[in-house]
Amino acid sequence: MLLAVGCNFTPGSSPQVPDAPSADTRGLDANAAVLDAGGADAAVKTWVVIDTLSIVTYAPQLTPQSTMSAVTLAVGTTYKLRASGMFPCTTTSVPGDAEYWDFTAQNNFTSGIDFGISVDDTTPDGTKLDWGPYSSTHVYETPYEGTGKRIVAVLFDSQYNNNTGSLKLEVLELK
Ligand SMILES: [Ca+2]
Ligand SMILES: [Ca+2]
Repeated sequence: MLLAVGCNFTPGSSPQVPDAPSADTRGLDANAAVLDAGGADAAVKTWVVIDTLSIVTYAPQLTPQSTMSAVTLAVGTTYKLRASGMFPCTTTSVPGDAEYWDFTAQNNFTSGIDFGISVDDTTPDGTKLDWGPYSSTHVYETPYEGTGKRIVAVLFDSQYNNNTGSLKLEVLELK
């Protein structure tokens, strides 16, 4: 009986060689099936910038200048916020970014204030949105759940009149 099973292969030809491309084809088919399972919509969705805010770093006193998004962020939708850029943040032009200042020391706080871009909290203090660990690219991203409102962003700092320039805050939506 074992011999009869073996006779399914054409005697005299080498069954391994013709079989090899067939196995490869099945592999490709399997991959295609996985991609199809994601659905056409899922496959083409990408994060698209839907709004760009300029965060002014200077203020004459201790009240930061605020910036509001043009777009309203829908409840039930998870957006992505991307903060980027650098600016001189001290009288000696030590640089800061969206979360840290002095890139050698990588200071997260200044005088008890969580330095950096705050979203939906305009009163500088020790708590705000967390942009994560220090990045040498000075680009930070975090998910954001829409609240049915526009977002408001400010810079948290302990002194504003020694700042110059702005930071960029982008709102991204998966579509
Ligand atoms: Ca400052
Ligand atoms: Ca910080």
